[in-house]
Amino acid sequence: MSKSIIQQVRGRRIWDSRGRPTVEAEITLADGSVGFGLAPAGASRGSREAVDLRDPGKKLGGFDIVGAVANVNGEIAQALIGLDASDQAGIDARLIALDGTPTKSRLGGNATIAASLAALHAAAASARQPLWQYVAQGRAVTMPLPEIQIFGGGAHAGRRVDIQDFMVMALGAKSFDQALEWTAEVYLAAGSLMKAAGKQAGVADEGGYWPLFAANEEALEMLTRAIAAAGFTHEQVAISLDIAASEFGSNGRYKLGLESRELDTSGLIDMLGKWMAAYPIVSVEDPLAEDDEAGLIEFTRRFGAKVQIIGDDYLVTSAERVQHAAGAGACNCALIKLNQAGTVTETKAALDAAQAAGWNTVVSARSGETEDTSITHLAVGWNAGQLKVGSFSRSERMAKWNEGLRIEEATRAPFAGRGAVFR
Ligand code: 2PG
Ligand code: MG
Repeated sequence: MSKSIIQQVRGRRIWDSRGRPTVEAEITLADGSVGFGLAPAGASRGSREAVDLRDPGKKLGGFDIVGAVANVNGEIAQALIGLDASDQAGIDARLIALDGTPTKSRLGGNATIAASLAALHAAAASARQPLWQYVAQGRAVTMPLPEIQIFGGGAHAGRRVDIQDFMVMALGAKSFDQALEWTAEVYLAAGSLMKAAGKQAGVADEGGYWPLFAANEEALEMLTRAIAAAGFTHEQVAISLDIAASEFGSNGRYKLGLESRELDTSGLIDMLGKWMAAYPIVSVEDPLAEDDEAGLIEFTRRFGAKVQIIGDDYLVTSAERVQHAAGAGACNCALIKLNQAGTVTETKAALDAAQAAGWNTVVSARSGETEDTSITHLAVGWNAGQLKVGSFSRSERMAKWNEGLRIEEATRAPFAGRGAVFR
């Protein structure tokens, strides 16, 4: 019997960075190798994502996952025991068929991604390779450019500001290590400026400052000042935004709650256009809602040559949707989230589809995270070019950045830097 045959699959309830229950799967192979898969959870979710299965009822705020864990221990375990963990595509095909729904709504995308990821880790352990190396399959790798949040907003900060993520990218850094150091300087400078202005109220879900701004644009002014105060030019450190527009708009109407005003699609595009002219913005995610494809096409037509336009809620880590969007001319970069797809194989297929279309790719964490560092390994091993993890505080975020330092040291791989965004 092959040493990487799955012998045991266990599911258990663990707790995420918001103190909510989430699913962990543990897979043991014939040779004793063990792999863990921990499901993250989003707050601003695309409607076509793999379903995050929660128990009915009000226990734990309606977030309990006893059912999803039972699916891992029951049907999923039965289906996977005896399969070869080194055949990730085979394992994932089995999970997809077993679930039988387009969005993994029967078994839960949280159950399937935990199992799929646990199998991948077990297979890497059996091959005695770190995960980045196992998935790289002998190809040369690059260290991803980090995209790091400074202010949180939207669904991650009680909607205190409408825009969800105000981030920086250390485009001019020469290494992953230096990119983190530069970002730490900006994070520190932003904290001091915020404190002095009386605008800081702790940190949001992803570790960025919870801001007390009176208008969304104030965050951009403050962030631009923080970059300067930390001593960086805009060539060195630039701004990246996740508008997460599906959270405040649909049917072509966008409600900026903080500013008590409503915009239509072209009003929102014009507002973002003005911001891009006034501030050093190099990347914009979900500038329009997931149902506003015409708006996304128009935004890409007007700004796609100058800035990176990332699709998250609109693309939901689906190869099919990426191919469709590339054909339609909507976005030029895909956000890649394991639990949006629900299996490792489908996640990789979405990344491959984006790269085949000539797009950039960003492997991303969720706002609800765990100590798991798989995404750092996948961003390196899959040569994604960019990595989005949240901010520069809270250990569920720092674990992922710190893992990147270890991988950079081990691989001495070149840093993707500016080239990951502008090619
Ligand atoms: C996003 C993510 C991470 P969530 O929108 O890109 O910032 O948020 O996990 O809540 O979907
Ligand atoms: Mg997003």
